[in-house]
Amino acid sequence: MAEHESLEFGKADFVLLDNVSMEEFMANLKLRFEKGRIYTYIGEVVVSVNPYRAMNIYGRDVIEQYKGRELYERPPHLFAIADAAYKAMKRRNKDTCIVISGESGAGKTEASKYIMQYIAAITNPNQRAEVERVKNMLLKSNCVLEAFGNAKTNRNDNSSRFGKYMDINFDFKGDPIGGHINNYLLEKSRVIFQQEGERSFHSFYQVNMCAPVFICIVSPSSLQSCINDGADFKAVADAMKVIGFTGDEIQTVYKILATILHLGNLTFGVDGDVTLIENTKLVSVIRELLSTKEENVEKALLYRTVATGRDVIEKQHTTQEANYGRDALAKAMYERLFCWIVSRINDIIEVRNYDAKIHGKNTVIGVLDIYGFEIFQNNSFEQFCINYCNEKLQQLFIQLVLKQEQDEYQREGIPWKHIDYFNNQIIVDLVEQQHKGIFAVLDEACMNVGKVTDEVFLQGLNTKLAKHAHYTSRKLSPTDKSLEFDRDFRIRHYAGDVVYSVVGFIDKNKDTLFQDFKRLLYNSSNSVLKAMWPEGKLRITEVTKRPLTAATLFKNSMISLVENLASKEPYYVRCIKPNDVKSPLLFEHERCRHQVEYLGLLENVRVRRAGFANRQTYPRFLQRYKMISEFTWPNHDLPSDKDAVKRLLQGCGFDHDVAYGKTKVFIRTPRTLFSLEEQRAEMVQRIVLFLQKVWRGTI
Ligand code: AOV
Ligand code: MG
Repeated sequence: MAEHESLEFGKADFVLLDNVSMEEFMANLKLRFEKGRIYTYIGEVVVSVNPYRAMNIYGRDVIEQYKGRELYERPPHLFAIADAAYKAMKRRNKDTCIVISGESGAGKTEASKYIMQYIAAITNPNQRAEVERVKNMLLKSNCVLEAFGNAKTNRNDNSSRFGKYMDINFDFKGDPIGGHINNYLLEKSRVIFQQEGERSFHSFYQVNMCAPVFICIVSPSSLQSCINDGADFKAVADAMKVIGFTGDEIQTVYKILATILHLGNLTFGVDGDVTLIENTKLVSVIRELLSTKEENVEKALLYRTVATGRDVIEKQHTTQEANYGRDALAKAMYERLFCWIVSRINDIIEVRNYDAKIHGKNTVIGVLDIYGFEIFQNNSFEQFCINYCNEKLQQLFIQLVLKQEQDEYQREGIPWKHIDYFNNQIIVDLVEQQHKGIFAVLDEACMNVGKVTDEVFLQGLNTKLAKHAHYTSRKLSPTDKSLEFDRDFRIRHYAGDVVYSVVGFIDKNKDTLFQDFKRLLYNSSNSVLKAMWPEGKLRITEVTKRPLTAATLFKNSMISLVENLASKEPYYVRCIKPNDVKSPLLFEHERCRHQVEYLGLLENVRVRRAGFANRQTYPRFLQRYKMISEFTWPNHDLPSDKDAVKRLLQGCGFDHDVAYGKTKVFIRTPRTLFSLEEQRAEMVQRIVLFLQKVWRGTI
């Protein structure tokens, strides 16, 4: 008996459970986790439990076992889903995508890397140099992006603080010839503030430890960590070189990181009514790092230029404004740096003008690895965006896996008992709806001509959403203990309740960076830095457009992401975090049950089990399989294609495993499909042999 069918390790597919109940689901999940079987299927969905230990299941030998095999032939594995997405793309010339979801620390980023490694390993059998180059870049880009976009949080030591969607382009041979990365809203506030126990982005510690020429100062306590910043620094520097960053570019990256660290140490004071910089020595250091003039650095930190009618005046900052400006500069420089790194990588991995374009056939596999749902001690605008992003993906899963499937059975008239599930569209609407969604209320508060404060925003929410089942606040529920402060509001997310503090929403949404800083950076004699700040070219009187808010930009990017995913054939990896202490041994039952519940996995099993693995329109089915039945080969004389398909399937003895819809035939188990495929292959071979004989005149 094949390993994956042995009961010792539980059921390899939840669809095979004797009873679909939470108890049985959990018992199977736990048994498999304890036996080191971290992957289990629900049909074509992979459920993964973070093992929190090195597993010996990703080597070359294992890759070989999955290459080109069908899903059910081998034990459940990420490689099988990667292979399925790859085969579907290659065979049917379709764009596919692999969507990896799960809460913070559940194993999404690790899964995305294994998937990419697998795809790299099984392609390019002919070792074409250009393809090898592309594969190497795609893999190396991970290392760089993680250094700049990941950080230690209280949930995950290597938490993604940005969303990442990567397209891998393939040519007609099925070899990778390029790619493109889309990044989503980096949590840049981390540059200036981290909760207790957390760190800023890895990159700062790496440069601080390993590039002392940039004389950086970071408090030593924050350097004590289980993360090996020294080794990582070298790996990242090598990766940048391999990808093709120039020496000047890499130097500039370090200089920007050092500048940001120094900005963190810069303090302001007052002398009478004059705001001044207390540690002026730092200004010289920053000036040198940025290759600008010293006076300009000081001026940009202490004044802002404002246009009043036709006049342009310089207005001195209060210390509060100066602090705000300094922080905004640090955050903006880092965000810009990150986006610039992504765009440089994109320049380099972009599909080149050869093969692919000539042959015109170019398909993609998209891999999505976002920041998972998270709840911290303090939750702010960033958590709100991250959790909204997770709501959107859950909605996509519902649409594609639970809803469309059932809608189709109904449309086709297949007998079907509707399976209920919680539809989180209501929460998605609560956030993104026009005029009355939370983002709309926030934007409105930011446009206010009068007072623009976080409290005004909260009042707006309370007025517009007072009756919403998924929204409440301290004002609306004064006796609720979880709402400790007046500034708190609470959202009932699909994955749990989160209390957000309204403090900082307005500033983070407006995301203002004084023009003076943009001009300062644009006027640098460092051409790499200058190129990052093209808008600094504008004079103050030329800047008129009000920029889109952070919330609007994020919402738009999420909507287009979901549209993009929905246009591809999706494959799902659903990651589960077994405990909150990163232990390889602990399967916290309640924690896991909660995730199984909110991910909708039980409903997934139910739909899948009652459902059908494959469906095809009658003409298409006939076109492919008509040669395996005397009733349909070479043509049938039955009244309709539907009748012909029925006759064919009855003849093969598969009638019990299918259902006949109005326009499509539905096949319940993959095995039936495979055996149809086998029979087809056999017949095709016989026909070919026959034809060869005819041609040779031996018949
Ligand atoms: P995430 O991507 O889902 O969280 P990661 O993929 O970073 O989570 O996983 C968190 C940690 O769990 C990793 O650093 C590993 O130590 C461990 N881990 C995960 N998957 C495996 C595996 N297959 N084998 C061994 N260890 C694993 V977040 O980005 O925070 O949402 O935002
Ligand atoms: Mg991650």
